[in-house]
Amino acid sequence: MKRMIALTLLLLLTLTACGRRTAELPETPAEAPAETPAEAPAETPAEAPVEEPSAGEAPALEGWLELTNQLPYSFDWDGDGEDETIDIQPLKSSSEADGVAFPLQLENNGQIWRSMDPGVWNVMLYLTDLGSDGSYELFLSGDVASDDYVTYGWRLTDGDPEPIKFTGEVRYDNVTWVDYVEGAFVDAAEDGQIRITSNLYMLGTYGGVRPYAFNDAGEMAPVEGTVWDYPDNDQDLTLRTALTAPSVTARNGSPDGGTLTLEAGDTLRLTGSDGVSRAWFETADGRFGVLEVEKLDWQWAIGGVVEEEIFTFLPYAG
Ligand SMILES: [Ca+2]
Ligand SMILES: [Ca+2]
Repeated sequence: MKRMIALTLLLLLTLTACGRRTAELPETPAEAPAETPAEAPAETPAEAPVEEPSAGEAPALEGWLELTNQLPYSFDWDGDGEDETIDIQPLKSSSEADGVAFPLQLENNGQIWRSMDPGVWNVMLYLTDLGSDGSYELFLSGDVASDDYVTYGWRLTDGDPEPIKFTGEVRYDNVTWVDYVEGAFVDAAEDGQIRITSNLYMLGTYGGVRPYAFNDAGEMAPVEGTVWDYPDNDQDLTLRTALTAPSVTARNGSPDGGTLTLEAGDTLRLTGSDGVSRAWFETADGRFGVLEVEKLDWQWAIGGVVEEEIFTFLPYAG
């Protein structure tokens, strides 16, 4: 019941926050906000240096280029000697009664690629060339509610931009594919991976980071063998009861055949999760383990026991 009240309050806060952000929407795309999401890791990786292309040239990308404050941005993405132009237009509802506006549409040379529905705020736009194969990728991250970011992607090849499909073990459901991932773009690496940051709600609220890359089917999926890593988690969880769990080889590692036995009053700190059924942890004395967790309607359980009966306090946001 408490959780339901909290959720209702969160919804109200979200609506209030959305109304405020709508009012603050910029008039021109040049002033589009470029806020870093609160969940982004503290260390911001250095952006790769990129030379400005002249007309009819493509930028040489060794990492990624943030376009958010450079719109409209023109470059030759298909190599035919003519520039294409990317722009974002903020939209507004026609009246207060319309409530939350759809805040933007993404355009190419005045042609609409996509109107964001429902709206996204704090939009950020990134250009990359994953795999350095001369085919560009464009990613758009925005906040759909209150610190709930999503990222859409397009492949820029010959002809029309093609939406990127996201697939695999993402969050609580295994999905065939969707045209976005729940999280914000962090950076892109030369090995063809992008890093996504997202809030995970499992035994508390945690900011996770996970690499994604194209799979053999050309869809973006979490890189095999990786989990959502919690680089900044400093919340200790205190046990109400004794708990046993498989030990693992290292931080967020694989089970090593051993068992960790923890007593009531012991503390542990979560180090990552798969977002679905496992949460990794480190004990106060530096041992590593993994918890098998099960999602109930509003809670998580470990071995059939709900989370509140196992830990004295769970740091859920909101
Ligand atoms: Ca062109
Ligand atoms: Ca590419």
